[in-house]
Amino acid sequence: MRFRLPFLLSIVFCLYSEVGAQPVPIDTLHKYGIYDTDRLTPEFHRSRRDEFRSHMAEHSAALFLAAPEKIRANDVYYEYHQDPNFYYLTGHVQPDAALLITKQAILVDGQLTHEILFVQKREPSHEVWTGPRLGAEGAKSVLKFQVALENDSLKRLLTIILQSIDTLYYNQVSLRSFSDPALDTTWNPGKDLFNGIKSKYPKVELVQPQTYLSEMRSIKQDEELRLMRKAITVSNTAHNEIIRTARPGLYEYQLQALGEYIFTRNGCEYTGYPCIVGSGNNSTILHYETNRRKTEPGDFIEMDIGAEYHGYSADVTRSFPISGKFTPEQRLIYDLVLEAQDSGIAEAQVGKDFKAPHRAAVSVITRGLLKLGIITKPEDYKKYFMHGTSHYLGLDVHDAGNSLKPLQDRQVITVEPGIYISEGSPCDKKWWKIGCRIEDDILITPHGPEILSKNSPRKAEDIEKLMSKHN
Ligand SMILES: [Mn+2]
Repeated sequence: MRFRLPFLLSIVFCLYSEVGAQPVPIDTLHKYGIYDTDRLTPEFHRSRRDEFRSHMAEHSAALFLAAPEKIRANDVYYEYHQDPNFYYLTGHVQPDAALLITKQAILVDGQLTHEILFVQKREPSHEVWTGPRLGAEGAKSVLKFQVALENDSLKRLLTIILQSIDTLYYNQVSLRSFSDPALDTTWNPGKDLFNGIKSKYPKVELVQPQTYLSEMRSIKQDEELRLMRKAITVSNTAHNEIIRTARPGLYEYQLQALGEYIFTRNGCEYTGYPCIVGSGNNSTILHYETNRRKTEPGDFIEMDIGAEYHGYSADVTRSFPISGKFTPEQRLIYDLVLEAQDSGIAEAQVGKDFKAPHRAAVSVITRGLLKLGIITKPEDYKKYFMHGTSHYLGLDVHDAGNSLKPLQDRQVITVEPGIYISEGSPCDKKWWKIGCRIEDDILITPHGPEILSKNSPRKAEDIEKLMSKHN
């Protein structure tokens, strides 16, 4: 017979209301090495967990894992970056952690709850190298979890819970694992855990949490939009400064360096994705990340760089002539991409199909390429515009969201058409080595599209004007 957990949501609600929305004292934050005071609030993360739980089936639980640490070489790790789903639901930015949400309240160590955060144990011998761990106490005082435990309790709790649920929400494709060697490896979350649950608890249905979580993440709350506006504004500042100081003879990485300096100088922790600064023929490589070439007079530059602030990424692209003046061919291509982008942005409306901006951009680019004689058949536009026009933007640069549903208020998407004519393309060689993308970040609102990245010039003449202001 299946044991049912008590249904005690009303009691849990009382426990919650005790917590309130008091800010975490600065001294507490400093104790754990946290200095930013504009982070997402514990209440935000709790509201996201509540929202997710409201969608969970009766007698179910959900398990989310922190991102693993990744080795770069030998004993050097890549800079740690939390898994966006885990961060969205917890605010926790350290590895070797797990979040367990239960639909029905459970009693854990004398406390009724329906969510538990499992975190690394505090360990002075580790912390002397890498700084304070949050530990269970920090998870309570900083992230305001009612119940937080050290991660070696996960197996015990999960074993009990798996005996009393019908459904476990768990990201099955994830092969993530804890890196903490102190943990019981036979229950290492990741592939082994998934296989272990399937064989030991065949009646528990394993369900992907991603579909609903994606839709949640695509609708931005005010706290998220505040952080996104910051990441995007800083990215605009970086673009403007690079465009203003660019001149032939600079290396692609020097343009990148200036952008990354401005990101960091303005408090952004990361780039949202590796910087793309392609000059000459490199401008036609969609995700060019090498950035080693020395620019030459007459080069066209395609620059796709975006900052990340408290987890939220910008995604902005500008294209410009390194010499400060468009050649006639560069100008014709640029104006065509801009017209396509304007048509795409106009379609970024509540209720419109997610692909509406793409269809508008394709229509303009196809017509333009035919007119310029670059293609002779409409379907050949794909030779020069080979990617989609929009993606969601948020914690991931290519963010979670359901592109099969119409656009909704509070979603942020990019609109980024491009034309890429590489050397050797089947057209007049005067068009070669022009790769041009213009990308802006658009907030969908009931009043129409808001261009969040409007602080960098989009019109060719405004770019030339900015470039005439050399240092
Ligand atoms: Mn993009």
